[in-house]
Amino acid sequence: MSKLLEGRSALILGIANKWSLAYSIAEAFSRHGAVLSLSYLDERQKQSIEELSRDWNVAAILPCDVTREEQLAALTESLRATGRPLHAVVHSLAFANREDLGRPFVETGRQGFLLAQEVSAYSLVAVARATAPLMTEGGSLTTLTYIGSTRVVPNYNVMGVAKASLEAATRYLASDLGPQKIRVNAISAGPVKTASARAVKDFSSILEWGPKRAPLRHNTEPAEVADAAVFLASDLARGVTGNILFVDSGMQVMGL
Ligand code: IMJ
Repeated sequence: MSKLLEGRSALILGIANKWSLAYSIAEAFSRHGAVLSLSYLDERQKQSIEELSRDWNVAAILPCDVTREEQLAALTESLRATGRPLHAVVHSLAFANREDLGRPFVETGRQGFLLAQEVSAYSLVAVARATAPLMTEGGSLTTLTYIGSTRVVPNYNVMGVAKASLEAATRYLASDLGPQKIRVNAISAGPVKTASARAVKDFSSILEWGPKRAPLRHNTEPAEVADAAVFLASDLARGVTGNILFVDSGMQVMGL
């Protein structure tokens, strides 16, 4: 297959381990010829990223806690120092307190609500501001979302509200950054057994729906999400911005 991202540089935030959707996306970007910069939250993630990325074309592995303005500013400067324009950014980050995913949404406290919004939604705005100045040849910003933003999914709770905010932010950022030829889109992935999904009560029973009910009759695979991310970052998607692209075996269309 042709290399869709040859000569492009990409920043990928959110690789925690080899189950992360960001990991599959980075692997696909690398296969398509992109030069990667990867960000980590803590030392443990830094180590796993170093090990996981050995076979890729990696320009930099950089610290980035998206709740810290000074780290975002340092990220901008480190990327600037690579001396090449940035073409693509993948934002694959979310966090809510575990207790807020387990009990009724009505019991969500102010701090837990704001934490989920800060890490899972505001961070897209912060990352856009930190990276747009480097996308001097135009570019693409892609985030990951979930159907729990618009429909009630048991236990998703405060994350559903954060994803609704993230999707709205995707549209407003698309409007703001379009004149600079920066496209902003979200991929709404079907359930995948990542580390952050494994932590969810009854996740295995959720995975029984795909093969039985989804139009394509299988569960979403990380490689399917990764291929869609390659498309969105590539010139093939040059007319696509402000979109939520469902990569979910078609599950989203079902009423029952
Ligand atoms: C998460 C909670 C409830 C139901 C869920 C999920 N379903 C899926 C997820 C059905 C697919 C995974 N998902 C889409 C997420 O956005 C997960 C976010 C998340 C997960 C955790 C677990 C560990 C923790 N905090 C978290 N914060 C966000 O401490």
